[in-house]
Amino acid sequence: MSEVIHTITNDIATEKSAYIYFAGSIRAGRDDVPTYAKLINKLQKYGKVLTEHVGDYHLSVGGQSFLSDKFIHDRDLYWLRNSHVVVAEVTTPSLGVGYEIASAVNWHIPVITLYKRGEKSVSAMISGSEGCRHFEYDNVKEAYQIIEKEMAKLGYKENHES
Ligand code: 6IA
Repeated sequence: MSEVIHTITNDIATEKSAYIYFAGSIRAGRDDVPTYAKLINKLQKYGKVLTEHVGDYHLSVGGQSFLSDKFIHDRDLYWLRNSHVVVAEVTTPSLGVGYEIASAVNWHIPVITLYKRGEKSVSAMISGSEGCRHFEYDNVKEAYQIIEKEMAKLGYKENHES
C-alpha cells in the first residue's frame, strides 16, 4: 500500500491542473458506463481524472477483483481526499457513490452531481444537500454544458488541446 501511495503522491505532485474525482456506479450496476466514459472524456480537458477506470467498459462488476476491497476503499478515499472537485453521475443509485459524496461534502470538497432526468427521482440526501451542486440533464450535451458552467465557476478552464 505504501508503495502505491508513494506513486500516487508523485503523480499528484507533478500535475498542475485540477484533480477531479469522478464517481459512478460499479457494483450497483454498469448500465450508465457509456455516459460515464463521455463525461470523463469531457472532464479530462480540465485536469487529471483520478478515477478513469469508472468509465472503463472492461471494468465489470467483477472488475479489479485482484485488488482487495480494503485496498480499493483506502486508495479511493486517498484520491478523493486529494481531489479539488468531485463530479458524481448519480442516475444509478450506488452505495459507494453516496459514501464518496458524503465524504467529499464533509471534507468541504466541491461536489457536482448529475442525474439523467427520468421517471424516478434522485435521493433527497443528494438533491437536498447544501454541499452538492445538483443538476438534472436530458442528454450528454446538456451535461457538458453544466460541467462547463460549474467548472468555470470553480475557476477551472477547459484546455482545448487535450
Ligand atoms: O457501490 P459501488 O461499487 O457502485 O461504488 C462505486 C464507487 O466506489 C465508484 O465511484 C468508485 O470510485 C468506488 N469503487 C467501488 N468499487 C471500486 C473498484 N472495484 N475499483 C475502483 N473504485 C471502486 C470494485 C471491484 C470489485 C467489484 C471487486
